[in-house]
Amino acid sequence: MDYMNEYKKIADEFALVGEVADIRPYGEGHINLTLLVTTTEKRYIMQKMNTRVFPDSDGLMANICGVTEHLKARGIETLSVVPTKAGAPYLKGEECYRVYDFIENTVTYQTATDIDVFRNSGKAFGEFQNYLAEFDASKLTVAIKHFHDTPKRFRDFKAALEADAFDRAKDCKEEIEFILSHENTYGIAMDGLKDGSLPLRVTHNDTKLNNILMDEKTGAARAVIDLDTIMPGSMLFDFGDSIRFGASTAAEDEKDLTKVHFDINLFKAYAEGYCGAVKNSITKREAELLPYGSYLMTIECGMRFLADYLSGDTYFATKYEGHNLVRCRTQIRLASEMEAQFKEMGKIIDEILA
Ligand code: ADP
Ligand code: GN1
Ligand code: MG
Repeated sequence: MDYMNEYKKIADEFALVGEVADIRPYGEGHINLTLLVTTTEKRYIMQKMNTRVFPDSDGLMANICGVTEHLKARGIETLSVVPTKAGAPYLKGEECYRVYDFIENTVTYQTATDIDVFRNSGKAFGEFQNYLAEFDASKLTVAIKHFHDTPKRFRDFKAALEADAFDRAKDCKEEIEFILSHENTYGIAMDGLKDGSLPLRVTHNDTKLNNILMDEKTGAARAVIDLDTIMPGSMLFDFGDSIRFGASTAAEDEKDLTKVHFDINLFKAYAEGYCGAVKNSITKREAELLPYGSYLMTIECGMRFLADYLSGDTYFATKYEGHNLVRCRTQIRLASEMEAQFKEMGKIIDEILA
């Protein structure tokens, strides 16, 4: 596709410095179309917003503007929304677009190749949790209801299986069986939020390693990004989702499952960073459930990938047929290895918080 031709007119609607010189796809996000826009003066990220996933664009952008202003007021580096020439926070139309300043001299990782970088990301997500604790939750629109409600995700999965609209269930019997057979493990986090034994916090909810920008030279965390899913939730979601993605020895879409393992040393490094940052606010019950939260976010993501595969790949961006099934398989492999190591994980958390 000729991205320049396709998107230059859109980019010109924004208050950019310089003339648009190049537009190309960028990054590995599964939800928005992310474009790198280079002008004669500087670089920007422009995104075609996924309005099917996030239908309330006004509410979504109000959340992002509110949270980024809150962070900036505290001197914390974050996304900077570039307004349209008309002064709006995003371009509204049949398709919606937004622009951020490109945060230079940073990188995102698709796997935790460096244990110190992963520890740094844990510290940064923990600190991010602390900053969000000061944010007034009543100012937030819930962008996606039931986002980490695993029992609801399981019901959606079963509906997709029942429909089997693309006749694909026959290709993934083992995976379906794994998800169905673990039903009794899906409720603990939601039950805890409901009965008050787990505190409801403002959380990021999508804390994978490629949603944080790391300094390309020092490996320190620079900015937490992808703020679309900031909503009330549990600390288990943020801790768990990072472990799901980053404490694996392989990429989320590695086809060769013999390469995919849950790495307890990566778990320990992340936990050191994260728990070190939240040690003054984490409750005893949250700490106890961090290992379970890691497993839960992993199997939940697995059932979401599988449900999307069964439904014809309409939610997550895919690069080939079967991509979502490949992703589901890595999540199942990781979840089953985590299940077998709850005790060791618990011991690590206890030692860090002792
Ligand atoms: P998605 O919701 O589709 O995951 P993201 O907002 O996470 O989209 O953006 C996708 C990728 O683009 C990120 O993983 C990151 O590599 C890159 N990115 C996004 N925003 C910026 C930014 N402001 N500066 C530099 N890189 C960015
Ligand atoms: C999506 O937007 P992105 O690519 O950072 C998804 C997450 C999943 C993740 C799996 C809004 O994250 O929930 O865990 O893919 N985001 C949304 O990689 O559904
Ligand atoms: Mg992302």
